[in-house]
Amino acid sequence: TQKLNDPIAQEEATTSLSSFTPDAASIASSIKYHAEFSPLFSPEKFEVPKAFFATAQSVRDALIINWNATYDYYEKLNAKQAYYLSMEFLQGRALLNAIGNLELTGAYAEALSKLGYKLEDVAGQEPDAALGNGGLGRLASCFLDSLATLNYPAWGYGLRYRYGLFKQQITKDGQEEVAEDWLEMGNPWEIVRNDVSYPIKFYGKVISGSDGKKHWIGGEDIKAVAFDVPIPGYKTKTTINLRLWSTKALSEDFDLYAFNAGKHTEAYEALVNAEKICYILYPGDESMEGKVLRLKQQYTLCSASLQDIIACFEKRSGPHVSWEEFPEKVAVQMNDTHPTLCIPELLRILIDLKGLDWKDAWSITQRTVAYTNHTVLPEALEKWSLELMQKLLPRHVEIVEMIDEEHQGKGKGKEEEEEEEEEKEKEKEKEKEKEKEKEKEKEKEKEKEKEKVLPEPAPEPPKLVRMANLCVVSGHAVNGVAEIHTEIVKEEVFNAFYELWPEKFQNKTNGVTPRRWIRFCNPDLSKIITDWIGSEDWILNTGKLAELRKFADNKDLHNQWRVAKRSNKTKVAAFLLEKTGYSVSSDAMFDIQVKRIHEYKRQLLNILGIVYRYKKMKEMTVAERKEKFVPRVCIFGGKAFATYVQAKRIVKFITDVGATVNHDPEIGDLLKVVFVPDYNVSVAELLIPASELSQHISTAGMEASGTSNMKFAMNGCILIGTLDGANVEIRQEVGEDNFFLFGAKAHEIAGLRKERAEGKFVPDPRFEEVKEFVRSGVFGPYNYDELMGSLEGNEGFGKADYFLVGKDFPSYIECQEKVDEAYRDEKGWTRMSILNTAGSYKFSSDRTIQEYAQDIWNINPVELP
Ligand code: HBZ
Repeated sequence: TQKLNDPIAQEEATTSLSSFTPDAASIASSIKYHAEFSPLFSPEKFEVPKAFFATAQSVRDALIINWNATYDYYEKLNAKQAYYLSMEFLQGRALLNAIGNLELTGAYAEALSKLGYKLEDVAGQEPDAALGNGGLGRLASCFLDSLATLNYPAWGYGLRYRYGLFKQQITKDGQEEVAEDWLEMGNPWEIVRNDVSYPIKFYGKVISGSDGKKHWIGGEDIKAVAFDVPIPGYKTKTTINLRLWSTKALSEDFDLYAFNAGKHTEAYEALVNAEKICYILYPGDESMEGKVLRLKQQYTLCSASLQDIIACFEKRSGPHVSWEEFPEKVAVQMNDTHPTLCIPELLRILIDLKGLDWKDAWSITQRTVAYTNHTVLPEALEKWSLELMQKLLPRHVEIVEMIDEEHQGKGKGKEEEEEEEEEKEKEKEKEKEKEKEKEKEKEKEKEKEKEKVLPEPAPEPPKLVRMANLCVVSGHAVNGVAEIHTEIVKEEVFNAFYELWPEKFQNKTNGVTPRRWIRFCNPDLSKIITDWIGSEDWILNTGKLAELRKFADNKDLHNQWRVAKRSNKTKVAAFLLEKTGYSVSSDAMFDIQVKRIHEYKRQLLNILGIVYRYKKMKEMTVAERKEKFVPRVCIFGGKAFATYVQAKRIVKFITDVGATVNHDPEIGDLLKVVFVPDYNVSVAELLIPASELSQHISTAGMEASGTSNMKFAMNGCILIGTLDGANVEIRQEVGEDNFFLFGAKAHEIAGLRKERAEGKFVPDPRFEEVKEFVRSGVFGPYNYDELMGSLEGNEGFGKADYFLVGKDFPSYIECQEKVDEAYRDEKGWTRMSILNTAGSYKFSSDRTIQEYAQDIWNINPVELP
């Protein structure tokens, strides 16, 4: 604790605001100014949390200058702009990233040290902005970094959830979820824009006006207010905007009469109803929950963003707005189907509010929007109840019906279409009559039903709106996120559409930002890379990383490389001790699997492999054990969706195995199993640089891409994995010899499942042995019958080992034996590690963003003068 006793000169501080000079002295005075004048904490004490806030605010000042300049310049130039709509942005911490991008890290470290603080400690105070579940949200955040860095005119749009992804606690019962109040201390990065808000309507009805137009009236009205987060690019003035919407009641909605009459709940109702829309991020990563609140969230994002985009287009157009030009000025990217409603919303605004006819509005919409698919899991493809949507968004359902008709009419001649149109109108009338009759009949039936002894057969299943189909039909581009995934999208998931419009389908292999994921999270390795390549150019041009190949056998590089890895491992060892109480040796191999817990990601395969290893160790003498196995620290991390029972069992299982193995004196440092609680972006930044082996072992064909695989490879970690998602391309780039491959191939999976269902699968005896061992109770009293049982039998989804753990088990453990062997050869391993970093250049999100910009958005970089 340090008392701020030297007086702050207001003048000095304001000067540093307007002409921000990046030297330590002016930074220190700016920090002191904010510590003194920000009302967040007691003015008396300048403790670390306050130091973080004051530091962040001083950085924000610098960002705002560039952010305003960027906005003004874009407005002046009126270049085409891309808008990335996403329900999730998994930003993590911002401080080190911002000062890194501004090239002020040294100056800030010095300034803080003058004030008695270490930059590292101050940065550690920042809570993660966890407005996302996993890969999809983190990808959106990497994209923002690349967009700004490459000077692309682009904005992100999302929601400002009051509570982000839950905090995970690990107890004796496994995972427990705790609400994450990330805004508790305020958010120093955001700029509240009370001047930017839009009305959002729900429910109500559609009437035809005397003007021939449709009017959506009545219902519930709220407003969306903008919160802006400046996103700085690396070594550029460009600072783009992430606009997050928060919901509020309209000011006239506070029921003062009710309040005065003592009915407080009623008085607040409208306020609470509006605010709760942005209360919490839905925590499911590959599941679909058809709840009205989620649909309200999605519509809020789409409606507010489109109103904003359109307002900006109109403003930039000047007095003569030509809607035909809209697609030449605006590109809207939908991050998965979550923002699908922006399609009918754009059509609604163009037709109902701007007076365009269907044909023009449809053509404009199609040329404006594009869709990225992130999953092939059928349960994750969004389908909304038509009934629910009809109630909440009646006008949008009419528009969706028109889109469907438009699509059904594809390929027909004009006359034919017109005739059909007439026919359809007549049909519709008839249908309506029939519906009415049916309703009456149903009412009668219902009455009769009450008198019956036996119930009637179940009613027909509800009609569902297939959001992905809506996206494919309405957009001009559809992309998958890795080559193999795009192939599956074309050949299986959307094959009928692919046959119809092959030109719409594209691949855009994911990428990650090399700033956050090497330069800032792994400064030691970055320095080595820079020294050997001879410049820092690789941070902007990752192609340069390939130059490391020349030195793959250089002894000096090997030594430096190992020292850096070792130092990162030591930091992780300290972190693990603090978080879990387990002490691990930094000499052991660090073997890591961190990602959302999912059956298809097969954490179960990993832990069963560990159990098998443990069992074998126990059967051997000390000497045999040491001869056969290299010491390993097996680290797991990841969150399970709160109601995903099987995923939670897996978490519990891993922690139980750890509790047994880690306390077994016979085993010692030869094997440790640690589950890191509350895996998030910041934990990833610590773990990935320390990792030596990382596991990406999904059932082939099920992981769309994966992006942590790229981060690990960049940080000189060797992957063990299946031919799935981006693994396929990573292996191609780093070389087959530098990747541990195992398991069934994507094209074999359907056949294998069928075999299984027909009872033809003969399990490997080692697989039977390991399950038996688990069931014997070595890992405590928890009943593992259900978990092990899911890997057996031959009936239905979720059982009968749908994810083929048993099938891949033998090739997995054999591959792990090769890993041990390879790790013993220090030189060989270091070489592989270097070649992974060298071969990872393709996986920069800069490359991905350039492809989106050229092939989908048709936008060009704009450099600020
Ligand atoms: O998107 C992930 C994929 O599983 C991963 O393979 C890919 O690399 C990554 C980026 O393309 N998908 C997700 O992370 N999905 C979600 O988080 C999600 C969130 C809400 C939903 C559905 C999915 O309703």
